[in-house]
Amino acid sequence: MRYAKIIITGPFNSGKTELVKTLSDIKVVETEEKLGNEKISNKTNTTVVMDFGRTSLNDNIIYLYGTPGQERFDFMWEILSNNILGFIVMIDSTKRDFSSAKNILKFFINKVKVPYIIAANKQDLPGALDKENIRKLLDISNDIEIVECIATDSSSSLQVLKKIMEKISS
Ligand SMILES: Nc1nc2c(ncn2[C@@H]2O[C@H](COP(=O)(O)OP(=O)(O)O)[C@@H](O)[C@H]2O)c(=O)[nH]1
Ligand SMILES: [Mg+2]
Repeated sequence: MRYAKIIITGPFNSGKTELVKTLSDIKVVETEEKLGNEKISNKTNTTVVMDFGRTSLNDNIIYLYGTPGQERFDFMWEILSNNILGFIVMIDSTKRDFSSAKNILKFFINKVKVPYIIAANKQDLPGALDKENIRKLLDISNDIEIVECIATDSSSSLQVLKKIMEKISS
């Protein structure tokens, strides 16, 4: 049995907590606080420390850490990135402004030299961009893998997990 620590990061409201909850086979430890004036749509809470879940795949026990999305909690990105084997950057594909995603991506690429993928989430919603359009807006090269996903769906979430584990073990 091997152990792997993975981070799920990305902007506010992209679906990080949802992915951790969908994948975890233990009750997810969530640390949420009420939103201040950033409140958007029907979202009332935001992750302030981390989400913690656990799952297994093949012979690996995988610890899943969801980060806060807002940059005012970026000290937690630093702490959580310790000893990770890989990371997933979640993106809300219905958005058109990916500046926060770009900043987060830059932060983790500079911080840790480990495999990563982009998860183009919320593909079930109208107006979701496909991965090639997201690649253009993020302005990233073809060798960075983007996986389209629906974090509320377990088989779709499992595909994301399999992809990052593939990259880690290759
Ligand atoms: N339709 C749809 N909603 C999603 C999906 N993933 C997350 N959500 C919703 O988007 C909102 C933000 O998700 P959350 O996990 O809290 O985002 P976080 O801020 O990145 O942790 C919640 O209402 C989720 O239920 C998805 O794939 N499809
Ligand atoms: Mg969250």
